[in-house]
Amino acid sequence: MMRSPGEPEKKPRIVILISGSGSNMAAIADAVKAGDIDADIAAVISNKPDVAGLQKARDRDIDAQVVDHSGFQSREHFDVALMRKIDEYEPDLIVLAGFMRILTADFVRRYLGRMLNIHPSLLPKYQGLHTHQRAIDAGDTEHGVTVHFVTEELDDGPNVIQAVVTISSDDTADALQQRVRQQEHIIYPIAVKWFVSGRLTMKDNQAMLDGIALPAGGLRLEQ
Ligand code: NHR
Ligand code: GAR
Repeated sequence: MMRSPGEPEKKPRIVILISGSGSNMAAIADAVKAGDIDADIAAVISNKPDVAGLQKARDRDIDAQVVDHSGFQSREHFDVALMRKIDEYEPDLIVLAGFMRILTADFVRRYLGRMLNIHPSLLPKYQGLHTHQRAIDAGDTEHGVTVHFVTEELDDGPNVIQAVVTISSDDTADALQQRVRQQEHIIYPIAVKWFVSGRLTMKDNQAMLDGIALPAGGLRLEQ
C-alpha cells in the first residue's frame, strides 16, 4: 500500500469471525506474528461464548470479543449487532474461520469483496455441513478445502484457492478431516496474504490475482 513520505504506516486491519476451536484463526495470527502477513489482527469475534478459539486469541494478545447470537430475537438483529462490533475495528478484511452462522444479505453486501471464508470441500461440491462424511459416502477419490469470497449465496462466492486431499479406501471422516485441516492452515494464510498485499480482489463476481482472473475452481494445490 502506498503512503506519502512522513505519513505513519497504516497496516491493513483484519477482523476474524469464529465459532469454535479457532485453529485457522491461529494459523493466520501466527503468520502475521512471523512477518509472513503484513497486517494487524484488530479483533477476533465469536458468536459463541467460551469457545477455545477465544482463549487462543487472548494467548496471542489479540482483542477477543463475543457477540452471542442466542441473545437476539432474529438473524437480522444479530447481524446488525455483529456489524456494529466489527465496524468499531474499521477492518479492511473480514475472515470467516469456522464461523457457523449464515449471514443475511445486508451483512454480506456491507463487506462484499472484502470477506473471505474457508469451507472444507472442493466447492461447488458439498456446500453446507458434514462434508467429509458426504465425500466418503459418495465414493469420491478426492476431497479438499476451498477459500472463497463470501457472497449472498451460501458457499457460492468466487473461489480463490483449493487444496486437494486424496481419499483412501479405508478413510474415516475424522481422519480425512484432520488431513484437510492441515491443508486449511496452509492455504488460508496464503489467501489472506494475497488480499492484504493488494494482489487479490473480487471484480464482477470473479476472484482476480494481480489483475488476472483466477480459474473457476480457484488456484488448485495438489498433494
Ligand atoms: N453467509 C453467506 N451469506 N454466504 C456464505 O457463503 C456464508 C455465510 C455464512 C457462513 C460459512 C459456511 C461454510 O463454510 C459461511 C458462509 C454455517 C452454515 C449453517 O448452516 C452453513 C454454511 C456455513 C456456515 N449454519 C447454521 C445456521 O442456521 C447453524 C449451524 C450451527 O450453529 O452449528 O446459521 O460452510
Ligand atoms: C474448519 O475445518 C473449517 O473448514 C470448517 O470448520 C472448521 C473450523 O475449525 N468450516 C465449516 O465447516 C464452515 N461450515 P477452526 O475453528 O479450528 O478453524
